[in-house]
Amino acid sequence: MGVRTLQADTTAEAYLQLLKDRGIDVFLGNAGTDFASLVEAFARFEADGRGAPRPLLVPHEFVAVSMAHGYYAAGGRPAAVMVHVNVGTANASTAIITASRANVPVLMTAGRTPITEEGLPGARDLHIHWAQESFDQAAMLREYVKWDYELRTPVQLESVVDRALELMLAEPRGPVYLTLPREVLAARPGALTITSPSRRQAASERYPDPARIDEAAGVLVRAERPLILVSAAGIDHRAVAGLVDLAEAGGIGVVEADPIYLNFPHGHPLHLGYNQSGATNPSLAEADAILVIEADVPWYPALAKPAADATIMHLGVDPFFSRYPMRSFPCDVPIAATPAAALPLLAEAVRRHVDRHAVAIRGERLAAEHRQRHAAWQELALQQASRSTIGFAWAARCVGELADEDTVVVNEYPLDRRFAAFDRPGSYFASPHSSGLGFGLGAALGVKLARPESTVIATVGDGAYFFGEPLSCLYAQRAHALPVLTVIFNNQQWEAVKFGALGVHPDGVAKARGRFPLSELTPSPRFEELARAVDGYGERVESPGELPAALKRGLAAVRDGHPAILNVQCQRVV
Ligand SMILES: Cc1ncc(C[n+]2csc(CCOP(=O)(O)OP(=O)(O)O)c2C)c(N)n1
Repeated sequence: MGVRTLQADTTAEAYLQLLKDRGIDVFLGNAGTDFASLVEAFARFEADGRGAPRPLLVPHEFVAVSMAHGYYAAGGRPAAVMVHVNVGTANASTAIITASRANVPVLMTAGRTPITEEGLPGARDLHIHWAQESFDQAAMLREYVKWDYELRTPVQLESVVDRALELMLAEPRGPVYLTLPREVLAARPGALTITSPSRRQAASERYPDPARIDEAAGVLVRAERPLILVSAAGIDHRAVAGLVDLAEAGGIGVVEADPIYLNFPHGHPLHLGYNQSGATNPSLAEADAILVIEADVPWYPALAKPAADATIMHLGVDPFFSRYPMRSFPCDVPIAATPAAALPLLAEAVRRHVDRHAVAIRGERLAAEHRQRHAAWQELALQQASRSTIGFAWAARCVGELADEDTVVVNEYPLDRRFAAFDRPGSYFASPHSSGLGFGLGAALGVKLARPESTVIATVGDGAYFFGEPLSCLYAQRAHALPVLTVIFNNQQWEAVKFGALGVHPDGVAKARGRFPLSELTPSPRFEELARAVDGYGERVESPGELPAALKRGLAAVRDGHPAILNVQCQRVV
């Protein structure tokens, strides 16, 4: 058992060294006067070369947390975020909701206004120190973090940090929130001895109930039209391989339900497409057994459901989505387990019992369906190539064509995966279903931070772009050498809001008059000109034929180290 003495002048110095010791390499900060001793500590580390997390200033808290989110999703390593007291916490809250719903761990921390009005180093000396105090600062986030606490004394430093990290990494994972009062950070605790490496390991895979695996395998083997619906298993690349193995073992078609990662290769003959609101997958109604994997909303009961007698099974770390207040999908067979652990066991059990001949015949039928569906999508996208305005299917196809071994797409616009072929695990990330708009720009920066060797493309709607704090993102791209190609699919409106109105009032006045108040984004800004503010590359694209070459120019600029923005004028559906 190792022990280490931290050479620290203040608690802040000890804290940062402890984070580094625990594997936190990145510290995304949006500072205020509460950071006094952290600023001093980072300056000292810079001067004397002691190990500490890399500090990156991010000019908006929402972006900082979104970066931490993308950083974890792409690299599997959590980051620390620190914001300024209650006000910074409020700015970060939307991104914390998103991380929480996506089970993404973030060490979310905030200063806490000085407790004392005089008498201690760090005591109050500005008006804000009174006005920024909350009765319960953590209350703002409590519903969306797994744990919150305040560091009350330096003596507790190691225990508190280890508790935070342990709970953030225990399954199901998620953000935790720690507040750090200014006096505690400024205190001089003397040498602190810590256990190193930590003896508070939390990462532990959840293995499934063997009886449920047998039961599920039996259902899949007996079914004539078994189907897998998957949404978020692909954050773990092993789950993608496990899913391919299971699908092939049982001759089972796979549909991605509003995927937020690449879960199953688009080009695999058992990939039967996608299920999304407004585009129900035909396989859903045909299935007599459905295995739902890490999918909070596998289908929309108000729009389309599986057959009433289809057997429904749910596999996931928390297949009940316990933190969702209401969710009533039928579940005949629950399998609470890490998909990467459960899928090989399930594949093995299926393989033991399956009729190989029947699987081969079904496989051929599904491959034919795959070819037919894919050909229809391709045709639809290609039809849009010769239009005078840019259609979304064509735009998605062009982005898909751009993807190569080095590219990663972070999507926050309705990039319809039917038209954009992604096959590599980790090549695609989408906004989690809580959909706090603006996620995509910051998440793309986090992906770039985790994978500097990749070229990152952020695809966003013009609405999403506004929400993403674009200037903060452009600043961070240049300041921290994280250039990203941002493709804005600009329909000059909030089309989702229009669809919402039409869905609830299909014969309303808004439809009859073609007027949808509170959903027009005109006059649309010349978004491409923002790139100039950070010595980047910007271009406006108006016709389908121009798009492939424009995307290549944008990509070249990014590979050259410059942020790039393409303002793509898209056709309105409504
Ligand atoms: C923080 C936040 N505010 C508001 C919304 C509601 N909302 C959902 S989609 C949307 C419009 C998005 O516009 P855009 O990105 O241009 O895509 P489009 O709807 O045009 O396809 C809005 C405002 C939200 N999801 N999150």
